[in-house]
Amino acid sequence: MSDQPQHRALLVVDMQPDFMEGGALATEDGSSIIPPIRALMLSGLYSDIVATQDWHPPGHVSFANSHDAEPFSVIRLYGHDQVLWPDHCVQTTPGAELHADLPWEMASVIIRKGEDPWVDSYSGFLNNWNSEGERPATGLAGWLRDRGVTAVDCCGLARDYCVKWTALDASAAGFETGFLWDLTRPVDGNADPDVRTDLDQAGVRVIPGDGQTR
Ligand code: VGL
Ligand code: ZN
Repeated sequence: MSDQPQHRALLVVDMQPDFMEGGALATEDGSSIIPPIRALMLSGLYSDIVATQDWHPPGHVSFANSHDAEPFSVIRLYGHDQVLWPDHCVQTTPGAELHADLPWEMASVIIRKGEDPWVDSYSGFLNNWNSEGERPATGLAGWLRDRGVTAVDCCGLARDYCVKWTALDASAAGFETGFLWDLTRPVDGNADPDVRTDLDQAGVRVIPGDGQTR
């Protein structure tokens, strides 16, 4: 709640070189949000800062190379659409590191996701669907509740995938959820209107990322 900043967490999603200019799965202008996110992490506005890190084993099921398919093609996987990505954020490679220009010492927890070779994971809260039709939880919702967090603000990469899914799951888990639009960048900017619609329908508040709105 806006009058209880001590119970609001900042979720910093996938700020990794592979999602930035020159990276394996680059967003538009991804590194441009580093300075404002850095400022927000250092601002003292948040009781807790959570980072997520996309962290795939080689040959991950979400990689086009694992299916002899073209990157960005879509298959059905366990009954749901799965975009096939270029190899990205492979565990221990430089592109998978948390970007060195952000103050990670401010984060209380780092959630690594996408480690299951057979299941993709966009959200910091829930994996994508597995072969059982379930979305296994990461434990983040309980971790936040244990700390009295009732509200979260989401920023990072990519706007149309991991930040959006994290925000939708946060809202579904009962957190008052903000989406710091200017502190996100998309893989596909053409999806922006659809992203807005999805967030609006889920009751996620889309707000500027400068921290001046409360
Ligand atoms: C992401 C696609 C695949 C993201 C991660 O961080 O948005 N997108 N893996
Ligand atoms: Zn990924």
